[in-house]
Amino acid sequence: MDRNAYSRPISLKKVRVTDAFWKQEMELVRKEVIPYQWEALNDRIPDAEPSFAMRNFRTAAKLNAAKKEGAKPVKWPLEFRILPEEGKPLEDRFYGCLFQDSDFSKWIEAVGYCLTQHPDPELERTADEAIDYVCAAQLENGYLDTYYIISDQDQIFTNLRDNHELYCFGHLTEAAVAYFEATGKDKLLKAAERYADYIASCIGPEEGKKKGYPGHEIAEMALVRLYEATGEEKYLDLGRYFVDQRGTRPYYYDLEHPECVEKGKEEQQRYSYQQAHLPVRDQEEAVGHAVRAVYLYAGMADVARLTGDETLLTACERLWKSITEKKMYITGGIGATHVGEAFSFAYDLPNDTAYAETCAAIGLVFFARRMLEIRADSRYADVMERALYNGILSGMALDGKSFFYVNPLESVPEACIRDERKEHVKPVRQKWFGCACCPPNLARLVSSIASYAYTQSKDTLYVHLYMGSVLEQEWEGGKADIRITSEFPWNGKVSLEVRTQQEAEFTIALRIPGWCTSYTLDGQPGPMAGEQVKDGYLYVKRAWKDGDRLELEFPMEIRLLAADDRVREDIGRAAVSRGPIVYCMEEADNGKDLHLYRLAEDPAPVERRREIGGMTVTGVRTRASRRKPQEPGPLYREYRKPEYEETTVDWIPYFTWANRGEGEMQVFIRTGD
Ligand code: FUB
Ligand code: ZN
Repeated sequence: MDRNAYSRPISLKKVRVTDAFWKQEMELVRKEVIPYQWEALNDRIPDAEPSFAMRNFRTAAKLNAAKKEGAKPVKWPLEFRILPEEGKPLEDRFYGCLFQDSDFSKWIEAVGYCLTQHPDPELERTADEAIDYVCAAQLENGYLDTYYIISDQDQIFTNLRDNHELYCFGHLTEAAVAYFEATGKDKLLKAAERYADYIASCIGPEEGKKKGYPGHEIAEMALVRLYEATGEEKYLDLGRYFVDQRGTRPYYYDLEHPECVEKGKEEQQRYSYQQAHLPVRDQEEAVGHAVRAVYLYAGMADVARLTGDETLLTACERLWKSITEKKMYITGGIGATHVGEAFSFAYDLPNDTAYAETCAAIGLVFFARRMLEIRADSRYADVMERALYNGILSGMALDGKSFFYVNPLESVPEACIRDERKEHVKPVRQKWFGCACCPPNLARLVSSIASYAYTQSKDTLYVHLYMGSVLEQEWEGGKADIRITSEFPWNGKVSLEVRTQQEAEFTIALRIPGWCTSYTLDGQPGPMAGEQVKDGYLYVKRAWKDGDRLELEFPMEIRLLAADDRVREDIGRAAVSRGPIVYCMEEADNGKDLHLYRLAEDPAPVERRREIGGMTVTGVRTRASRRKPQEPGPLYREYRKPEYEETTVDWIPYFTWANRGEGEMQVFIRTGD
């Protein structure tokens, strides 16, 4: 590992996103998602399942105060999801999913990012007040999880496998760092530190401490972030401990709850759902719950970067390949089965029963960016871009008002309602979810998008994603603003202009997207390999003067893509893509029974500028044929070569599907091969 080559995300305070596409998404988050979410956190959305998140913090604070006055705490049973009894008034107990606190954390994290781009004193005041409630719930010893504070404090850290305390801690910590970095206010950061210190006093390698680790990973990344924000090595040590301890024998979870050990299960598979079946360095294949997995791998990459641990990095690379070469949908979605919201076996990527949770694709982006920090290799950025523009953005409606948790690649509304195997697939986006993990996760990602687009090392600015922005950069050799304009994802033209008062020497490393076979730099064909190009990045080193420009063009051609033959579901099928966008066909354009279409031998794809849900997009039209209606007859009959009639199919960007009412959708089309 060449530690000199590491790069880090640029501070969101030093970048202004001006991009037409991303600005629109960010504005949706700022104007629609964040206010809506705040109402949801406070149970003020009529007809939506209450979140109870803020109520739980207030209840915990009230009980803390009462305890100080000598009140005896009431104990409540620890159930996964606690809903009020119908017709009865709410009690002073915890309500919602046991990880409901994390709803608040994701919200405040998104608020922090938003404030860096758009100062808003009123929003900041609301956030500060929310933080006051949260901090009032914290126990004197630093513990801060309302589920246990309210329900039964004697049970704290007794079920690390299932009960999400360290998950909620991770989200709280990520939020605290983000809010501190955005506003300079450290109240929540101090609370997170106190909580981290309490965790470290209970869990760790020292004699007498629990030898546990999170059942739902995220604390690993969060502790690294806390270490980087505070400079306190003890947080990195705890994060590294969680990574190193995971999957070691005897299994901590066996010791934690011997009565729950799944006896019949092969030892090597036990805890694969939590990626704790083996020590992380011995894990060959991405398995188990997909969100947990990618959060872990992202944390492993963080620890590898900071400790220079090659064995950990090798494991990350292996797991990266396992996902992206064998277990990822063309949309960047991951998690092929709803059973355990998990990865399936290699090449098992069904389209209509896919889980592809929005959060899992988001976690893949976390993992990708961390791998890029260690080594700029366009393989990582290509996947990051694929997930962002497809399997993640599909999670939110174009008006920012409804969301998908599951992102299938094929959908027939009737099947979603009548076929239990597809119950998880919704034909239209939902307003909110009782378990609201995806919408707020999307909000925090979109509002921090610039930290995925750019990373910086001592002497190099890496441009991983193209988007209009103004970056204020400082180099050893001076200061410079870099203005980037781009029309991604619809047009591959990009220009960069350097504004500087004195000559500044540094390198700009530009990703050459994997989807283009050529490009131009200042009007000339740019190199695809050679001295200037390494691992898919073009390195332009100059002593930059004020007004220096680079003009790039990455041609966005319409491409027909096929999956590896081992993906049984996609055999004899093709998908349409253009630049970073994957397309789908919808009933709204092509009528019902999309399965009757077959791509023409000469599909002759053409672009079509069009409006979907208020967004102007580049659509595609291809030539196709449609099976002619059969004569009425028995279900099974003598085979006869079917007749087809020539027609065309209209394709829209996958992320824009289900914005025009309920209807069929399909990403892959039959080719007749
Ligand atoms: O368990 C917390 C979150 O809820 C997971 O990350 C999601 O997959 C959902 O199950
Ligand atoms: Zn989710």
